[in-house]
Amino acid sequence: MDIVLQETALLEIDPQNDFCPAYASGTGRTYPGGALAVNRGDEVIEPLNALAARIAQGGGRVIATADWHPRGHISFASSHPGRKTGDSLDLPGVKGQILWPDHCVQGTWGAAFHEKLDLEPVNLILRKGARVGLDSYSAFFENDRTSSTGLEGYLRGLGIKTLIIGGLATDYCVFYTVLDARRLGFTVFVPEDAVRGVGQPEGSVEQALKTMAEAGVVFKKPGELL
Ligand code: VGL
Ligand code: ZN
Repeated sequence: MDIVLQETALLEIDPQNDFCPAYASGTGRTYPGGALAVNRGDEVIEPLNALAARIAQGGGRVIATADWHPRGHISFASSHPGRKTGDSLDLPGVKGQILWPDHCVQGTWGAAFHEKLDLEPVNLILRKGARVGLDSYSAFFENDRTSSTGLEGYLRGLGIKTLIIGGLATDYCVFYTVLDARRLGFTVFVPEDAVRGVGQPEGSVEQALKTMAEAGVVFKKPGELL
């Protein structure tokens, strides 16, 4: 397969502590596991690092995104008395916003990137979901589906045509980012070893994989890409 690395960007979606299980931190602290830990979520870090190094060497770009919510964020169940995690709510401009446990609160350890994520090859860190009244699963558009994060302009300004998208979680932030990328006309590869899903509600990962495939995403087995 011919991927022109100078026209390629890797999107590392939300490889943050709150989406990862417990691990022993190198700074002598044991991280108890994230508020929204994805089963084996930390397994995406190594494949992402390998891809990032390769893409950076070849003249491509690497973008890491971070879910970055203020306290009291509208996506937190705790912000809606009487509601619980997993409930879904129609908000002005956003139908079916799912309510989550408090997670990725700005400046907290949970919002920090996983310690093993190699930030050296990363060109841009894009923070999203930072407005208290609006969530953002996609790295391109917030959940009102119209507010841009600026990522499209950044990529177009660099002549990027192909995106390799991995990270967390397959059925939420990766899913919405991938679908927006396809709609915007980018060629999209998803390395299977570099994504993990939440799986709530049940079947959401399978549904997400199917919908992404139908949208023209090319899934790659370990070692098949680059
Ligand atoms: C995510 C749920 C809530 C994700 C972010 O990164 O997939 N999921 N916020
Ligand atoms: Zn979030």
